[in-house]
Amino acid sequence: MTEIKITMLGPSSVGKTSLLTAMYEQFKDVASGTRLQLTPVGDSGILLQDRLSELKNLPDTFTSIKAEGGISNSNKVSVFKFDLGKRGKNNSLLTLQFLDYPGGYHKDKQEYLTQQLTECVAVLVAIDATALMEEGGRWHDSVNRPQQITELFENTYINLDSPRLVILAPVKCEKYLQDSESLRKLHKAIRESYKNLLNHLRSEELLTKVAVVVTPVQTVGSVFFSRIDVIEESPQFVFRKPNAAAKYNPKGSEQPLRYLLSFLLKRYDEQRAWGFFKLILALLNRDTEFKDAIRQFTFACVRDSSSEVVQGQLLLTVD
Ligand SMILES: Nc1nc2c(ncn2[C@@H]2O[C@H](COP(=O)(O)OP(=O)(O)O)[C@@H](O)[C@H]2O)c(=O)[nH]1
Ligand SMILES: [Mg+2]
Repeated sequence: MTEIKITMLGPSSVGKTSLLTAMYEQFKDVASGTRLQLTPVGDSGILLQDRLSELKNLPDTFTSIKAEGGISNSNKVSVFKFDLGKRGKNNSLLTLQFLDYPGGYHKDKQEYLTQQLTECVAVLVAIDATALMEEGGRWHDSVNRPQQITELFENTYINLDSPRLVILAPVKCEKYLQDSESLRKLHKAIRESYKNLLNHLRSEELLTKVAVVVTPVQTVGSVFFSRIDVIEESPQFVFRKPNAAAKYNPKGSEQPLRYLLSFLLKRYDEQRAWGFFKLILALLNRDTEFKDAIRQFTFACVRDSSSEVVQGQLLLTVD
């Protein structure tokens, strides 16, 4: 069994677990028309189902709790495993292992995060878009901690022995995806506020090894930013459904997997067995049906016009 590791990254409450939930949910929809199948391993499916029912039953107005992160906050690392394989045939060829950890780790478990960044093929950075965009980004530093995220990459992305994929995923972004002007502003804000990180990844040594994608994900899709209440100097972001009938409707959450699989396919196309990719290359060389099923999925998953490849287009098979 071949396994690859992907880690979520982001402080408490930015939306890591919700992102993972929405990714799995939407993947199933897109993949149902393809020959690819994703099956949760062990209790991963149950855990995500619990989170899913919470997301489906959000009240009309709610606060994404700042203090100790979100609904169903946990204080330990969760590992979500999915088997990827051929639909109805051999559905456990490649295991995708997603690491989700409590945001508090950004304060006191830095060495854990450093280790994950070293071991993972891909990193999904969840960015709270409301903190970035509202009130001139006043709460961005304290909520998203971009400097700390940058330092993690600076400390680990050194002399990489194989390509990596970094996905910046603004979430809670319903409000900014309503028209192209707001979307443009969202991308601009990300480029500005993550300038140090993007500069590091763009350095001569990393430019040819690291693909960077910005892909906004509406992990709920039916709730909009409403206002910020400051309570004891801490911001409470209040969200509201436009009407009581608004349903859970995630959008764009299949895109991270589309980029991830496209990134793996490209390693196959290059036939270069470096680092993590040795086993994947051997697997896809052995099973071209599986490889074709992956390719079919990346095509079935239509590119979301709100996403952008910042660098490393040559490391991917899709744009
Ligand atoms: N409006 C909106 N709320 C979201 C979105 N993603 C997460 N949330 C809310 O933000 C809070 C924190 O999310 P969670 O996934 O627990 O964050 P984590 O601590 O990073 O895992 C929860 O109350 C979610 O319902 C989103 O895309 N839109
Ligand atoms: Mg969480």
